[in-house]
Amino acid sequence: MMIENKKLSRADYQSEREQVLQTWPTGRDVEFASAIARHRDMAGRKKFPEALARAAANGRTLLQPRAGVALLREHTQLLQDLSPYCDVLPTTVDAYTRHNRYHEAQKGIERSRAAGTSLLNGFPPVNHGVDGCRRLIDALEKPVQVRHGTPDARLMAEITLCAGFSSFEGGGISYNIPYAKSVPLERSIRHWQYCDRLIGLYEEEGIRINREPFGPLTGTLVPPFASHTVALLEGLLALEQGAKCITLGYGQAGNLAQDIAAIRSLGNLAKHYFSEFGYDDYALSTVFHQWMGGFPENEAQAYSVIALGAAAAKFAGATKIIVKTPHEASGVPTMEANRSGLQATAQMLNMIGDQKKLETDEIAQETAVIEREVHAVMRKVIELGAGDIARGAVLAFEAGVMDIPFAPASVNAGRMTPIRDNNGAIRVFAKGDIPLPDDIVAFHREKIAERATCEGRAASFQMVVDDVRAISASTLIGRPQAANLDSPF
Ligand code: 8ZB
Repeated sequence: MMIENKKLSRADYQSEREQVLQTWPTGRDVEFASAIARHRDMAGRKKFPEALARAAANGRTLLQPRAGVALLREHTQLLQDLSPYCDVLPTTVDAYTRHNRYHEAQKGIERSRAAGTSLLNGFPPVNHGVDGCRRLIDALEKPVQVRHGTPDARLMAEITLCAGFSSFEGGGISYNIPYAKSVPLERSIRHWQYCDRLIGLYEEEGIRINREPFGPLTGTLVPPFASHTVALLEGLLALEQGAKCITLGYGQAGNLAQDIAAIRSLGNLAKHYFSEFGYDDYALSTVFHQWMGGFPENEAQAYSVIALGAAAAKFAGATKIIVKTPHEASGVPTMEANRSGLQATAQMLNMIGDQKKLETDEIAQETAVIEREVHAVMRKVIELGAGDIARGAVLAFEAGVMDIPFAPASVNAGRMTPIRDNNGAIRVFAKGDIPLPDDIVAFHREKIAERATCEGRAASFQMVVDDVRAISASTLIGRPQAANLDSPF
């Protein structure tokens, strides 16, 4: 049967749950009543939705790092060490768990114990189980979110939420298209309906859990409209299952006006579509991810990328910022590198926070362009699904109507090619089968032509490749050698 955007019945959820909890031994310790009691007894300062609501009300931007290591004691220590430097905490999950490979995660835990250091690239919450995860939450004084990249996160959601995590990242599209090669989109959307329904059940008991679709997708030259469409669809899918605290995300693209416009339009668009689909009882917030593409290896240069992201997030008014570190080019950061990324970001947030809201013609124009692009794609998604957005999303990817640059999923068409314009904003070089309006396509073409003239070369795939490499090589735009550089790199 084709997927439907329809709230799962309690009976369907329950029978599926029995199977889900049997997929690894720790599943048997999940108990809904004790989960509810635990959240009810938890201090407000440890609840993610409360931190977001307070930040949104006060115009603050919350700071969050990424962090996760294999062993419970070390992971707890890491988060305790980071806690004074941020507002909300993460638990970044290891890659085996993301693929439901719990046997291998278990070996990773054992080998990490023997080696005395983490041999996994994150924390494996399913293997540590409800008990281990509860000890983690008990040892921390701030809200903790699960951050991962899992097409089937049903067991992970049951275990972590039962343990007291109060925010869950991901979605059926955003944790499939950029992360998996051959997981059918219908299947991951269905698995995420389960996760969202679970969060809906917590809501029914008066426990609010924050849901955050993964905004940046591949993090590589993703035009704002492309990621916004995914964020909006995942927001709608979560609302249908009863989630009520939604944080929509976006990854820094690098041009300040476009980045500010992206976050501002994301909020406007969410309100528009959530209301169009009949949802009015929800809390909305936004999250800005510092640059998700390739970073400079040099730490001083990396701080500049981090700082530009911090400035854009604050000018844009994002509710939360997810911070990169000076170790980004080399892999999982140390606690110290993480702390430095947080401190560099905090300084910039404070300095921008003292200034008034930034309004320019360019920001207004970029906002209008993004909104028109999103409306065009959303209209087609809704039409393809005959009003059903789950169905529409699956058919839109099959048709290339939704198309994410550089994504590994085989269902993703990869026919849309992005490129930077002469100002570094991300434009559409080839639109593939994305139904962008003619005047918008002409606008992109004009902007790209400006750059081609300036560089004295035709826009081409080489230019795109140059753009993908640019930031790690110290510039925003992939210009030919020696054009316009302020430094002797
Ligand atoms: C899609 C997210 C990628 C980002 C960081 C990467 C990159 C991944 C960990 C981590 C700290 C970890 N990341 N795993 N950061 N601890 N275990 O997520 O460096 O920035």
